[in-house]
Amino acid sequence: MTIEFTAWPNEFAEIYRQKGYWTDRPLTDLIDHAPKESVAILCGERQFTYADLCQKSQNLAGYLHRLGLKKGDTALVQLPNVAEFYVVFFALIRLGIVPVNALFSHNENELSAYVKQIQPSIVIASQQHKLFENDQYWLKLQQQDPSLKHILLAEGSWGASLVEAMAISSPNLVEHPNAADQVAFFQLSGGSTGTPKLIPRTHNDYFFSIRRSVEICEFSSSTVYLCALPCAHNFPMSSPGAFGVFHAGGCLVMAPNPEANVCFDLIERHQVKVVALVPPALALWMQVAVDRKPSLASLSLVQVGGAKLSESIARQVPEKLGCQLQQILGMAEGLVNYTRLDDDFESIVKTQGYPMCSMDEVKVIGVNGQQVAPGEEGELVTRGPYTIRGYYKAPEHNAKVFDSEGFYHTGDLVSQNEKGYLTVVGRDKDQINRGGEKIAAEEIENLLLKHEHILHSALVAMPDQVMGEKICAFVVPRYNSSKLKSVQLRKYLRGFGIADYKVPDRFEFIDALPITPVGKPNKVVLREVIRQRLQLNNVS
Ligand code: OOB
Repeated sequence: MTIEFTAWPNEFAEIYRQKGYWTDRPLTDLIDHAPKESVAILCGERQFTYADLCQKSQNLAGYLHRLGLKKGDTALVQLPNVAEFYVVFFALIRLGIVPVNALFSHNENELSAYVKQIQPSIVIASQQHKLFENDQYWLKLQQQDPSLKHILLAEGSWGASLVEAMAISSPNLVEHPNAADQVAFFQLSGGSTGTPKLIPRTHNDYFFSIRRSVEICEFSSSTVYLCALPCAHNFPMSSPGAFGVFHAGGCLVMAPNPEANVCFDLIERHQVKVVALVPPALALWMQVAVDRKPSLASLSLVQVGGAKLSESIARQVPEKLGCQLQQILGMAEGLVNYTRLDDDFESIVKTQGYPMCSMDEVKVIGVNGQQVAPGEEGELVTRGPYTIRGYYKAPEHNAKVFDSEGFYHTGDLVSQNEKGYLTVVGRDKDQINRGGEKIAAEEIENLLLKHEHILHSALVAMPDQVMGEKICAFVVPRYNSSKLKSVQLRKYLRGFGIADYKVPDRFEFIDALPITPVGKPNKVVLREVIRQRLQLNNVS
């Protein structure tokens, strides 16, 4: 059994193979051909060689096989930044089991939505997460989906032990990953609709994006890379990220989070050379570096992406951190743009780079759907050898964001200069980008509308010094507005078990929402309203 997805048309697939982009090899090749005795992962006080990584993922695959899991099954995985994340990934891939890797910040609401979509056979999680402290949520999940039979916990006092499952040798395991042109795993979409969308990534397309990223970023066996962002996110996973490190035979250092002092210690201790950050983390690092710059002596490259980096911060990177900056405009749907290591400084600080592959087709289109002139603003649309042609089981949404020629309409407003470099100037999708964490406005609006005292709601981004954007929820009360308070609404939303980063930072109570000519909430006006209110507050 294979997972259904929108495949690339044959004529494209043929070219991608001819060009050598698609090599028809499974993602397990990333680790299976590395020099066995080199150190692959440093995680706390633990060290994993490539031999360990291969062995443990084979052991775990054997265990899963004995449980009766098979090709075409799916898995829900939620692990913090630990080496086991990769062991689990490759174990599942060896058997053709297709995982969704939830972010560790995800909560009941998100996990349940994934379970509903993929109907997994197994959950692999960590007791460090409060949902898995005891078996209550697990029992609830099993009620939601009776086919869900197995759970493995990275550490824990209940459930089966992941560590033990990784330790039992499985000498006779027969590996049978999915065909390379089939779905290997699901990435998570930032989303702009009520339900989170899953992104089917094939071995072929993902492997290519990793290989090409490794070339561009010049990763090698001497690369030491710090994984400071959430390991399940596409950026630290594949741009070139952990998988790029594995492909190059380098060393991955796990950081529990991007906190500057924690990471500076790790950089110093392990002589880290490369790190990927989102802009708010970079800004905090630059503050701490004032006192701790010598800790960063080994660092040669800081990659920044996920949200817009201000030019003024970008300019200060070489001096404040003593290393080079690389900007990345990427997306879990595929397309990744990089500034190049030998680019001139102005391109590095002013743009988010250009596509990594010459067969990435990129267009900037105006409201009339026509391409705009260089330097003018428009929506970024793209198709190519590693950009998906459709979300998983989402025909209606796909009809909106993929056009008849298979171009993905990113909802990002950009300008492209004469040399092809892209600069992000805004967004035309109903999403808030809170320092790289994406929030689909509709998802939270729908929950607010379930409140008996709320008539209308609209979420918009409000400017924030540190995060770039934060969430402002405009609320029109149904009865007496004095009854509604921000504190209660936050509590109410948390009651749905949403991830913390989705809880609005601010609520604004108003009598009516401004409306567009077609009758939708006018978010342009709302963004301006909150911008002005914030300015007034600053003045007073
Ligand atoms: C990365 O992936 P996602 O899927 O979390 O988010 C993609 C969206 C883009 O469509 C864009 O709206 C925004 O995040 N974004 C940026 C940006 N990089 C991503 N906006 C402005 N400037 C940037 N440099 O965020 C992602 C995936 C792989 C590599 C890097 C980032």
